[in-house]
Amino acid sequence: MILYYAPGGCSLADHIALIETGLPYKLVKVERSKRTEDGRDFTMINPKGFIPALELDDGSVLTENLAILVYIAHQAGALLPGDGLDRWRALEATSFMTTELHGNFRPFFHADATQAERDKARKLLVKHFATIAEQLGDRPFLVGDRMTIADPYLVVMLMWAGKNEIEVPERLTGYLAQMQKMPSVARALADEGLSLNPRQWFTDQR
Ligand SMILES: N[C@@H](CCC(=O)N[C@@H](CS)C(=O)NCC(=O)O)C(=O)O
Repeated sequence: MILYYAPGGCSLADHIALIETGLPYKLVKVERSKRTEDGRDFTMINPKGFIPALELDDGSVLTENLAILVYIAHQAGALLPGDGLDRWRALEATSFMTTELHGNFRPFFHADATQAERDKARKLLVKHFATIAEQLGDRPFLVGDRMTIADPYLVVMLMWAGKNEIEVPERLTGYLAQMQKMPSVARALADEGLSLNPRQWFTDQR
């Protein structure tokens, strides 16, 4: 499998999931210009132009982060319980992150967003992170007692919050520090050339 990614982008969640599950994969970086690091036009690979995209071994390409994370979990038989309420809770949480959290970060990535748009998004992000902190409680992972696909996504959202100086509950700061100590998270960050402190990320990183 090939994961098309951008350093510090939402593809970091898939990168962590691939390492955590031990599935074999290769990384291909996509530049902001939408060219891959090996000089191809990325829009020929994902016409939507978004990372992540996952090229499967038969050459077909899967897009949309939620689908990619579920695919990785399915292939590995890990990171998503096969049944029971925790399966649906993990999907519920990941869906919430791809829409309400990720969606509200958009004004922070677009130079033409207005201050009013950023202020409104910040308010919603603060509210949504509070909901997640409540859900997490004092457990080590967001759903159940093991890492699920919701956790790598939450790591990315919390790093984006740090980069954009969005205040999150202390419980989530502690969670992120613990997650960053996990070998899969630490390795994915190192492979993408990212500091543990997202404020030190370069401006071309999400
Ligand atoms: N609907 C897509 C959105 C993915 C997305 O927003 N990717 C961002 C990076 S985190 C991207 O590729 N942005 C480039 C652009 O907007 O042109 C998904 O859920 O996978």
